[in-house]
Amino acid sequence: MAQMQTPNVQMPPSRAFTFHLDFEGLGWLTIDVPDAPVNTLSRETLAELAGIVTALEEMASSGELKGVVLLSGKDSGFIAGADITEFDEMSDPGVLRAALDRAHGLFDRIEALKVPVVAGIHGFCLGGGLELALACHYRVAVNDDRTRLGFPEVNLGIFPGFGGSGRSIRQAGPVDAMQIMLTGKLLRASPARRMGLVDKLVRVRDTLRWEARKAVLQARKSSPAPFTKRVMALGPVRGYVANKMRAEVGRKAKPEHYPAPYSLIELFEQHGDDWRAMKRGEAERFIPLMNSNTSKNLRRVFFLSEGLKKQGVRGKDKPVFRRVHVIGAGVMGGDIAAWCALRGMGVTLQDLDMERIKPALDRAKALFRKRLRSKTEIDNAVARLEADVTGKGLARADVVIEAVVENLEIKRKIFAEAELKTRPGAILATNTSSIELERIAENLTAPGRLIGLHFFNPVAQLPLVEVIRSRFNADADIARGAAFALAIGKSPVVVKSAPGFLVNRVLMPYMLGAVQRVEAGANKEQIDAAAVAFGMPMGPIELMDTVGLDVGKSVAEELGNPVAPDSQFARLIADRKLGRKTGQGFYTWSNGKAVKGEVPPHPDLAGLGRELVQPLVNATAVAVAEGVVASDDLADIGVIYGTGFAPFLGGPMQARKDGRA
Ligand code: 3H9
Repeated sequence: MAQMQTPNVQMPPSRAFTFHLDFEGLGWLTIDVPDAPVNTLSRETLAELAGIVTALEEMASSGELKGVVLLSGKDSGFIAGADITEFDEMSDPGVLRAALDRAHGLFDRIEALKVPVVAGIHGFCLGGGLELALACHYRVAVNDDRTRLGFPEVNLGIFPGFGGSGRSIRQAGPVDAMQIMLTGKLLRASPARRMGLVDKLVRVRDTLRWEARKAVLQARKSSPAPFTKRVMALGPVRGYVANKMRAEVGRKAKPEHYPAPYSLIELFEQHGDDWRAMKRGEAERFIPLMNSNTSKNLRRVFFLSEGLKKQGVRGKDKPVFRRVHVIGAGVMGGDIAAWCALRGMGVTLQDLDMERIKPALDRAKALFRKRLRSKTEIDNAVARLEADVTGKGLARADVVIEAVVENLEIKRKIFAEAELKTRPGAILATNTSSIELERIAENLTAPGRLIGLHFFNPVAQLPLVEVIRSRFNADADIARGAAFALAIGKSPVVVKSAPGFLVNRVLMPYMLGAVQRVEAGANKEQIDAAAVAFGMPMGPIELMDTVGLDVGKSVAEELGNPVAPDSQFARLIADRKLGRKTGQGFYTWSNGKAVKGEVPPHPDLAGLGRELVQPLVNATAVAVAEGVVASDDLADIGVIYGTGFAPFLGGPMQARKDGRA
């Protein structure tokens, strides 16, 4: 640690920042917001920073200060953005405008400091945190697995509001900067450097200070994006680029549901060739977005999903999961095993013979190649996943997951054996989607050991795991199940053992209602388009084809809605036209896509969509009333994660409260 000087200028008191001036005249400014796991820029923190910047200005003028290095004192990273918990208080446009102006003024003053200011970045550097880093003159980042830079604001229904729209365009050029702002995609250090958001990489955090010191002493200054990049925002090219961006965004989000990306593109279209004008124009467009229902609901979804992370077991009793044993190498079992191995667990995958296990191992390899970066990482993941025909992994496992055919007797047999062979503390879990948990558990010596862990297909893409609670389970059993789901990076929602659990129970009446309409003569393309116009990610008929008509039928039966034998639905199943997997269902499928005809005009497509989702919304309300899930909040986040239900509406219960569904 460098020797410290006492600055002649008095630093104002601060809770979040510490400042040291070293003998070389370097000012080391560290942000470490107290009592918080991550640094965020609250109004208090920004006010403290403003006071510190005043002192820095004086020290720079007197020649006492040669430069500043801004670092984070938290292991979690640099800064995770503006403090989202304060956003509700900013619903008054006047209050928000003043807050934005203050932050802009402050960041401009940092940029105008007469001495070099260098940001040293490790871990998360997001939203307002990246905007602050971009106001520094030079950025050094740790090139390790944990560093992530980006603008996740669109996920909250807004875009960067602390000058980041302009400054990111200045540094990365219009196309790259708009791309990361429009998608919310987070970058690792190396691509961030290639893009121009970061200037220098170091390999480990320990060398960050050294490199930042060098950057200050050499007065390094980041260069703006070269002309070859900036040209994409000049003259008529900009309009063309903006239209392409609109088309790209339009594939995923409609302006009436998610206005933020469209508003950002308009801002770019107006000022994309002048980063200062872009920055100045930000607030006017930002304020209505922050106050939109979309943003309020997306913020709610953010906090609900944060709430899910608090489930499980914390503190000294926090279980450690190292080994998972999966029984059943079909699509679900194989994919669960692959996912657990991807997330670092040692996994044994059991089935009757190698022939049954081999396809799962092949799929796992494809997943590892897609998700992991280096050959070593891929090889390690492959090595972590072991075929296990004899079931030797059972005795060593921390978690046993059964995912065999939906046959009560087979499942009972598996768990009777598992109960004897596993360690007493190991979790026993079934991935059943249709058999009451109590019936599988009732013959066990300790039936409370069995929980449900209901994954969704495709496992690698869907974040939800329903943690199913039977009447035998104690809170601790369920907390451990939730802890395991979190340990493999999934979002657990605790659900009572009841037919269809939560997701299938609410989806089925919606999908079957749509099928009935089609059978009664409605146009399937129009039905699907209506659901999408309402805000669903996919229409119900296309979804039925994707899930598989045979699967849909068995879930429908389980929920007491047998498919009429003379229906088109039953005929398709009889003809083995099971949907996407057979190339034909309600739709013909080609290259994994439903071949769709023209959508006949309808005077109120979104209104029709609202009618279509009504059974889903009603079923969710009944599920809450019957205690299948503990609260409206859990129902909302469960249904959003499990069905893709319109996040901008905040979930079915919220939409119902707001009179929007
Ligand atoms: C922004 O910057 C807008 C500006 O342009 C303009 C504004 C006017 N605020 O998730 P974790 C809390 S918008 C408040 O468990 P992880 C989180 O709720 C912001 N709180 O850790 C949790 O609290 P608790 C753009 C925040 O390692 C705790 O920190 N930034 C914020 O799994 C630990 O979090 C974002 O959208 C925040 N910004 O994941 C990033 N961030 O312990 C949002 C975190 O009470 N944050 N908390 O439950 C994230 O995505 C994740 O938290 C992160 C870490 C990836 C950083």
